[in-house]
Amino acid sequence: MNINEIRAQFPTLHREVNGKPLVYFDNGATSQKPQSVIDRITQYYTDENANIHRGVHTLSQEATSNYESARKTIQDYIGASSEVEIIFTKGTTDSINLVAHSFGELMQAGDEVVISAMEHHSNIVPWQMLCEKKDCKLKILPMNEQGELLLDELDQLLTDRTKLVAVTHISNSLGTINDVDEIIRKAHNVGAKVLIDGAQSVQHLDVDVGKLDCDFYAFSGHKLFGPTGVGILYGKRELLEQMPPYQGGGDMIKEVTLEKTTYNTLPHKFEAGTPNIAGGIGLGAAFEFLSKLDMSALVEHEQDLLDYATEQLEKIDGLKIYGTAKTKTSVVSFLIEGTHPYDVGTLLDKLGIAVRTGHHCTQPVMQFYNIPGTIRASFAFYNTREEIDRMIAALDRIIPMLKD
Ligand code: C6P
Repeated sequence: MNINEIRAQFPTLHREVNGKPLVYFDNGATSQKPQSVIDRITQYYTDENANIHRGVHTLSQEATSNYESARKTIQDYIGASSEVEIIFTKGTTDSINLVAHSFGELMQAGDEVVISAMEHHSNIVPWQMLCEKKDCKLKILPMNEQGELLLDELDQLLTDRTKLVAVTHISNSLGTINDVDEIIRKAHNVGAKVLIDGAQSVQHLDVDVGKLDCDFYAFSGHKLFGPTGVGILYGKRELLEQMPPYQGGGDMIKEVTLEKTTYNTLPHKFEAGTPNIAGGIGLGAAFEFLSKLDMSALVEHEQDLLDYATEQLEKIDGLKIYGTAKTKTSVVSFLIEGTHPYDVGTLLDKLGIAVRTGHHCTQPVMQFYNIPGTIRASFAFYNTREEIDRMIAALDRIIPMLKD
């Protein structure tokens, strides 16, 4: 595996920022796109643009077939048993809201939802809204100082009223890889369904929803080298069949009269209105790109980046890393004594290095540590040790300036 060959396929990685070669360490927020994905979207708009599922004309049929073949590519990649289990959405947030709305319709007052203390706001707020609306109870699985979930406590939280457990596979602010196998097993033992927030996972792990046996799996295209504005909700077929539609409009109907509507079959029942066609096709291209790579070698490379960055950062006086779980992916969140994360992020940017600063849409995690936010470097497989060296050298330069 040659990282330089992989890097060569990502044009943005070769630009300069503030007169310095870009070091892109904000992959948790969004990843860069390979040329093949950019070209595929351009090709759609140049040669193939038409609406889908609606036309008898050639362009429409071609666009429909390309969109549906992207769905099939994604189904194969994540190990779903049928393409009807792959719902195109706007992204992780939209996927979770779909479940909160539609699965939520099957819940009764007094039912319970369990989430964890390390969730992204997108996997907190929809459940708070649902619980308020339906008079259900939201329970929180706590974490320890290292940023690991206290799985033993799950046994006390789960009851015969638990209808859903919604947890993140990987924490975006701490990097923790959660033991979702164990969570799914425990939840299924009490008859609860499980939603996994996979926004940070499909790009870092070999995710197989069939083997995991989760009931729902949500992720965004833009974090895994695909376009923005498109994502996936995987759901088990029998569950999706039971759930009412999310939004009403075109494509999700079988027949409409002025009095009544009957709904389309899966997956279209959950895809109201003209979808992000270019996005879906582009996401298919991102999965084609990923399937040509040796994922296990790349996971090893990312682990090496994480270990190397952790080791180098720990040498810096007054630097504290938040998120030190035993199983972690390539995210390092840290603070440096006597400096504000925003100032560090701004000065790193002046030196061409892109990191994210702030609460990373996980305010409860920041409240747990009693901090306003962190500096977060999140790596993808196209990053290198040399780039980490540049960040460390930049920090060595910046810290004395900020402490003066
Ligand atoms: N986290 C980050 O910088 P959307 O915005 O729908 O594509 O993804 C939301 C989301 C949900 N869950 C997790 C675990 C996430 O990390 C994210 C997005 C970005 O960490 C932007 S806040």
